[in-house]
Amino acid sequence: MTPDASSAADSEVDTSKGKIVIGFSQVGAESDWRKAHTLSMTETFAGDSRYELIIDDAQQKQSNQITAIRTFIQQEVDYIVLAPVTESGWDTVLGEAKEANIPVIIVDRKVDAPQDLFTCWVGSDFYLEGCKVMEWLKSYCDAIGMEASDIYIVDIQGTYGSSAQLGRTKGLVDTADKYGWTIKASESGEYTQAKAREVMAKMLRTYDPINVVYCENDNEAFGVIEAIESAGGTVGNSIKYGQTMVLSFDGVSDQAKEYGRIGKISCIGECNPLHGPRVKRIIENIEAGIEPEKYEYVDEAVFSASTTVSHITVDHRTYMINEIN
Ligand code: GZL
Repeated sequence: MTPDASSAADSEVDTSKGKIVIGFSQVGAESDWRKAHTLSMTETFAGDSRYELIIDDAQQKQSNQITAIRTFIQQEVDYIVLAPVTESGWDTVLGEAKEANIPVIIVDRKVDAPQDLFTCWVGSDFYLEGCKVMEWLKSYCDAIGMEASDIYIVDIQGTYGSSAQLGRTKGLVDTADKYGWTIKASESGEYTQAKAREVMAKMLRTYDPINVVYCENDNEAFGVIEAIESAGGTVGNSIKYGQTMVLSFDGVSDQAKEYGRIGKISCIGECNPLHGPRVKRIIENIEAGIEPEKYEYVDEAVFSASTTVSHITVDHRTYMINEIN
């Protein structure tokens, strides 16, 4: 952790220096995406002497996030930034922050709470992410002549109840319904490589065939690939000839990009973790008396090394398929 970013529990907040003190409740460190997200926040604020950033790692537990927010309130921070692990269960503690007149900025996943309990939200459209990856699959299957009746999908879901899981799962389900694809099983891999490997190994023993695995983040894809290869299978685009296609989200780590380049992951829906500059702009605007947008969505791309599909369309908007570099 960088020198200016300390943990909530042991930080004596020194407001005498006139710094803007930010209490940041982070989900945890469950994935490469999450680590990049935390780094974006620390690099943005730790390098600026006008700010003091206090980070609390909740280890993916909502109760820890609620405790951290209450600690921030006691410390009388100037802003609370919350990356919520799941959508529900925030009304009470956000009400306490409102009572204390501390603005709350929600980042990444959403909260299912009255809009007057938080200042604004910035993050991704997870449903759109899911639809884009599934439209890529549809275009790819059309190009190679795969019928809907030949597609057998399993969904390795993210943390149940998180916006990313809810949105990406719905994007899969709605698109599969639209095209008549079969989803044979869904189970949470908790956004981790180890859990995804365990879930995929169980699914391989239970379902046959499986020719598409929809992983709701890259770390799950790494675990899925380990499980498939350990069972003697191979991953890739040649689903007509017995390979299992792996789809994924994030596109942050070098490993994910390498797997995308060599075709172990066939298509990656970008999920951009660089929220530090976005949060700083929001705070600077608030400090200048400028009200932020209530909801700010981040534009994101679709990546694949395959040139079979050049572009896809979702809700009448066309997205080019980007090379992975
Ligand atoms: C998405 C974020 C998800 C990532 C996972 O914005 O909430 O949580 O896709 C991370 O890698 O664990």
